[in-house]
Amino acid sequence: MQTAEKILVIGSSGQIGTELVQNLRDIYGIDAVIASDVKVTEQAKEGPFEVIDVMDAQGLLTIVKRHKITQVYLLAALLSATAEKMPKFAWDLNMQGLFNVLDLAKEKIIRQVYWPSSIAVFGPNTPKVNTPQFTVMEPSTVYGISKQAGERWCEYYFKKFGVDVRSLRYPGLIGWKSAPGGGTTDYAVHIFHEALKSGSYECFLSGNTVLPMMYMPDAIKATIGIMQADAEKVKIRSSYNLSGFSFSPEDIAGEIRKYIPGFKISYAPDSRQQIADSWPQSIDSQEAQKDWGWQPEFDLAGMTADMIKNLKK
Ligand code: AKB
Repeated sequence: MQTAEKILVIGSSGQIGTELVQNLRDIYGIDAVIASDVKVTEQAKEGPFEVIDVMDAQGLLTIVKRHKITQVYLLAALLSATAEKMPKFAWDLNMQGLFNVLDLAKEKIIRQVYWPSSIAVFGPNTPKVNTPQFTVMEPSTVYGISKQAGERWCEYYFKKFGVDVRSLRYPGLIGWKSAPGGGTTDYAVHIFHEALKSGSYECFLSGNTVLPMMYMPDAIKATIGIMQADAEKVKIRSSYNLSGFSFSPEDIAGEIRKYIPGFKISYAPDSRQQIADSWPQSIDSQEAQKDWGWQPEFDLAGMTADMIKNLKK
């Protein structure tokens, strides 16, 4: 077991944080990983936990110093759909939170930062299929604008101040251990719960909306993988494209029917459709493969089988 690191996960009770904390604790030990969120959650029963508002730089500093934190994973953010409802708050949270953490690394109080970006950095003028790492971006959502700006700041802090910051552009993430909150890709999790509960699902995106997605074990593997990679291998310090697999609501409904033959899906696209239409359909992650060996394990069939098996339990 590695013990030198002391890790703080901010926004740890969300969809990614819940699983990331468990995985980090398996590697580094329970006491080496401090979970934190804006309020006390069930996670507080599982190991060290702190209440942190990432907007409060002084409060954050106090906790970082108290635990002698070496690495911060900053997961607190508003996602695409929620950010459209509260644009000013989303911008403030997504940007100020990042600055507060990057500044800790700039001041050499912590050694390493992980910050998630998203396929939302791309926009309607981006090539949609096999979207390259370097291409037209022009995001059209508040969330996407904050992620693109955040990427620029990460690279700036790396180049100007030597901050060891690492980042991935997550596609839609699917997992069974926790619920997603406020994203456009959330349907791909809800569909499983509804399929098992009621045998039907009304989807808020149209049936043929293809989006890039990833199963959570792959996302966690990539996240810990890039943080553990040798610094010189992490050549891109804005954020890496990350690919899993792509599907539409029709495709996933067909896959679910292999396990629940009578499953019915209907479509009632809402404002999230416009967000989805502005995003890529598939992602080229050559740079991540080349630089630090990214390789996903799950495809649509493997993810569906595993989701259904675990949710049935
Ligand atoms: C969202 O839908 O907002 C997120 C994302 C793709 O970043 N899941």
